Amino acid sequence: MTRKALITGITGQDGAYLAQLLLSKGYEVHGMARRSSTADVNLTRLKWLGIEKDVQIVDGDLQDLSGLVRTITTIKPDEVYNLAAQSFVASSWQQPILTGQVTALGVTNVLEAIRLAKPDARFYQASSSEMYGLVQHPIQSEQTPFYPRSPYAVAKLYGHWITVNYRESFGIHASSGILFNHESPLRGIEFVTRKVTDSVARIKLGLSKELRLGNTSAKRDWGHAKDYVQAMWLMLQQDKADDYVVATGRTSTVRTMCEIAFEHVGLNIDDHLVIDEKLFRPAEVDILLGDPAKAKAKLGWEPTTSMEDMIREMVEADLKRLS
Ligand code: NDP
Ligand code: GDR
Repeated sequence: MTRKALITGITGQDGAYLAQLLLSKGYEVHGMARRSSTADVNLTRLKWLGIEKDVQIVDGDLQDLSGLVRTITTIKPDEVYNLAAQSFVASSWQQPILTGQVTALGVTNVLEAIRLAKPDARFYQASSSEMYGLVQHPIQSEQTPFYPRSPYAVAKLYGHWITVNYRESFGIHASSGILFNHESPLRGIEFVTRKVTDSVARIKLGLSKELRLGNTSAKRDWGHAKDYVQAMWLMLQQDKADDYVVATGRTSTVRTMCEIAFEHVGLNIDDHLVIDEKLFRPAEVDILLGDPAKAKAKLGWEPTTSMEDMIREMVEADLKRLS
């Protein structure tokens, strides 16, 4: 029997790579997406991967429980991956209530729809390393206490615990992946890696002169999105649902990541980088460094791409896109 998957957030970076992975495994892939006035549904990333005709798109919003129930009743998915979110940390101070409604309560909507319409479906929740915030341990594992530092992170923490709660209360096969930052050429332009690789490509091509950034001392554990969607799928193949940290176990500053991008095209970072106080956040997550030991031992998962190779791949993709 063909397995069926429903992905919320299929138009995002992870949604596109996960759809590609599931199609390669023979799944029937359904994706929930919002319509907009400019494009019925934004299929840009799915087109980039050449899979836009292979997935079945259903109109929907995470805030609309009735639509979710109808979708799950109709499709009867074996696996549901909840990737939809207001996912940009910086915007979450500007839109804290929307962030709570989508990124936090939206998770309960999906879980309720599963509970009502397909209680044996397996569920994946896209939790985040941002939940560690003001970190309590130098290297963060599944045991590290959380201390969220933005409305986004607070909302993700709610999503994380409601997932654990539905597993414990109703026996739903609900797993939560605590994923550290992961990037790719499909990354949204507002996130720092893509902002950097796009700007470096523009500067190299003579289309721009400077790169404006906020806090370049912040440290992140950056991996490749293609590797991270593998971990999502592996979690739902386990007999028992559980929570897993997915990370590379290496951390670098934003500045180091930028240097790699500039060096790749033979430019000097200090000729172009401008620090802009307006881009600093009201509360920062200074350092993230994940311990993926559990995911390695129980899922057999390993990251395959170094941060350096990933940044170079992203610069090359932006050079190609712009020229
Ligand atoms: P993106 O921002 O690229 O994608 C977010 C997706 O959510 C888009 O498809 C977007 O649709 C959709 N969405 C937003 N609001 C709604 C809504 N109200 N109803 C339905 N869909 C909505 O994020 P990523 O792919 O990078 O991340 C996927 C998930 O993983 C997110 O939940 C994110 O918070 C989480 N995460 C990401 C990490 C990362 O480093 N990438 C790390 C840890 C967690 P549209 O295209 O219409 O805007
Ligand atoms: P993050 O990613 O907040 O970690 O959330 P982002 O790339 O936005 O920021 C990383 C770090 O870079 C610093 N920074 C800047 N960031 C942006 N976006 N733009 C700038 O100009 C800039 N200058 C410095 C930030 O202050 C921060 O310290 C991402 C998202 O994908 C979340 O959804 C996900 O949960 C986490 O990763 C894990």
